[in-house]
Amino acid sequence: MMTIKDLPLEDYFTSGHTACPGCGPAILAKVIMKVFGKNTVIYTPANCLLVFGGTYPYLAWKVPYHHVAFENTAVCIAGIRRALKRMGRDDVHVIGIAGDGGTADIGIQALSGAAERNEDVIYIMYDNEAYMNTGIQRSSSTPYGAWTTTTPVGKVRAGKTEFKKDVPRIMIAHNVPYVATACISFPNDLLAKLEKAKRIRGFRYLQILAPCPTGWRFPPEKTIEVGRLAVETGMWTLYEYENGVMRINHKPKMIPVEEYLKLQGRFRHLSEEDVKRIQDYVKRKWESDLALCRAYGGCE
Ligand SMILES: Cc1ncc(C[n+]2csc(CCOP(=O)(O)OP(=O)(O)O)c2C)c(N)n1
Ligand SMILES: [Mg+2]
Repeated sequence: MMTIKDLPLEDYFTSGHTACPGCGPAILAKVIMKVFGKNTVIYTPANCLLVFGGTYPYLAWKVPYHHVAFENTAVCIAGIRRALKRMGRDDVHVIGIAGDGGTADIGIQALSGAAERNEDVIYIMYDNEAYMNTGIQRSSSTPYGAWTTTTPVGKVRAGKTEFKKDVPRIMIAHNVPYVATACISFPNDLLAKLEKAKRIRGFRYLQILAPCPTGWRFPPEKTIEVGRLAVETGMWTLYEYENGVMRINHKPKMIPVEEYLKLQGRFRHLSEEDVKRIQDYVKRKWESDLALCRAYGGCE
């Protein structure tokens, strides 16, 4: 199995881009390109990655790179893939990398269609849990309680009042060949999943938690630690669903969720009651992830 030490030296997403210090999605883009290499076509809709990877006149991508509109990542990659097939180029990986806003909200119609048709593409959602590029607005992937500019902290309400939308489950319900969740703070697990996605054919969906120091309000050197705590508190479960079988890849330590929340300014205003509500959510989420895993035959 490939580990972080085996990664090639060549970069196809190079340094010199304009991401914020400590940007989780920038780390992810680098790792994705180290796994997939030169024979790759990338599509990105409007998001931070589009902006910081290609701030005119510079371009960090060393492979063909496309952008059309916000809504249509999945259908654009499906079209690129089909065109390449016609040209006899079955050796090229076609990857769409979209944010949570561009996936869970704005791109979900095209995503659902391409998944249902089992298009031969890889769709990666980098989950930084808000519309960061336009100034930190809530998405359906923003967690309960989080401050954003559209879920402000005031007297009437404090932060987001809804829980995070579970997109990986929506993708499992499409019965595609591969669905995986990962986090940049667990690099070997992430690499194994990217490697697997590279080998499998048909529709592949990966949702990768990528902390954002700017939007989550934590110091840039804490990106990896925050991601680790998201997993070890049970806020984010690492699992994969492959040809109808689901497996949980990491058993969380179930550290009290407060340890995760208190590192981030976006949760600073939470009351004790809110923290308890999030802790209850974590418990329910873990139990239901386990139940789903049992139903899909991968857990005792
Ligand atoms: C149709 C359309 N609506 C809105 C926008 C403005 N817009 C550009 S980037 C962005 C935020 C994207 O959020 P997300 O997909 O989560 O990626 P992130 O910025 O967090 O990296 C928005 C709303 C747009 N470009 N096109
Ligand atoms: Mg986002």
